[in-house]
Amino acid sequence: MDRRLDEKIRRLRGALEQARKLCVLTGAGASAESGVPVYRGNEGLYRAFSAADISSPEGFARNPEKVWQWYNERRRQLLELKPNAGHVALARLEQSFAASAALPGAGKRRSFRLVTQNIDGLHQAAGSRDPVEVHGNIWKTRCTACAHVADTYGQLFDGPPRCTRCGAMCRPHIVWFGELLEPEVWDAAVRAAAMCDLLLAVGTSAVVQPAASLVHVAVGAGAMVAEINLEETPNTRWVDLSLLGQCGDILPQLIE
Ligand code: BV8
Ligand code: ZN
Repeated sequence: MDRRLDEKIRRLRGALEQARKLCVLTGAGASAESGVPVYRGNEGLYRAFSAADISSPEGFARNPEKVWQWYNERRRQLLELKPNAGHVALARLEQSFAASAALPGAGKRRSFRLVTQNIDGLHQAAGSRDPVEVHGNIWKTRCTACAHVADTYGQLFDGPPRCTRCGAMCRPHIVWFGELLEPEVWDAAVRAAAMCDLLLAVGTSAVVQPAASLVHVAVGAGAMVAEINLEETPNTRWVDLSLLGQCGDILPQLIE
């Protein structure tokens, strides 16, 4: 690891110790070391599949069976995958912030909020409690008629599942291109970014909106922002610290 990275890790560890309100925004890079495919780049999902066909309401309306085949296959792959050291480090960071809430004196209270673009549920599997899932969750289904959301964790389907309430066809409870994020979910994400004094952007290419704009919300609110990613992104010029490397290497060093 290069010396400059070492130096940046030291600086970020210091900022973490001082932070009172921490917001972490993760993307697919946070799950890459668990074996979950990322979306863009050479091995990205969107190289093999056209997002318009399988990640849009139009694609689903055209061919729900094909879309469910794709999501079912991703569910199957995910069943074998485990959280990596980066997920675990974030869960431990959250626990250390939560422990401060028990300390006497409101002055010592520290808040932590995890906002994730990931739909794989690996943050929860690592022990993160209640991450804000701005793009939904691959293990949940939503009824196309009555909008009932069901948690079907671990289940595989050999075709579009039916709603247990009304019998209509369900879709993945995921945000597709051209779809609005759930208002209360997006509000929680914006609040977390606007109230924090430190934001970590971890493993995201920062091309998908509005999620990527959370970095600008934090910058606008005067927070310090650090980016941990394999490559620079359109947000790199806005952040105070850009750490280039694997999240599974860097995150554990931040909480040592
Ligand atoms: C919306 C389905 C309002 C889920 C996804 C033109 C300009 C700007 C915006 C737009 C535009 N045209 C349209 C838009 C809006 C559009 C958008 O942002 N398009 C972009 C691509 C140009 N956004 C939307 O449609 C959103 N809705 O805006 O509503 C609206 C309504 C109507 C009309 C207009 C607007 C909804 C967003 C859709 C989200 N759903 N896919 C699924 O099937 O999974 S997008 C997909 O990308 C995933 O959801 C994912 O969460 C998201 C972000 O990707 P990343 O997590 O960043 O992953 P990626 O592979 O890109 O990058 C990984 C990074 O990690 C890389 O940088 C890599 O270097 C790094 N990395 C890899 N390994 C590691 C690592 N880093 C560290 N360690 C490692 N080991
Ligand atoms: Zn229903």
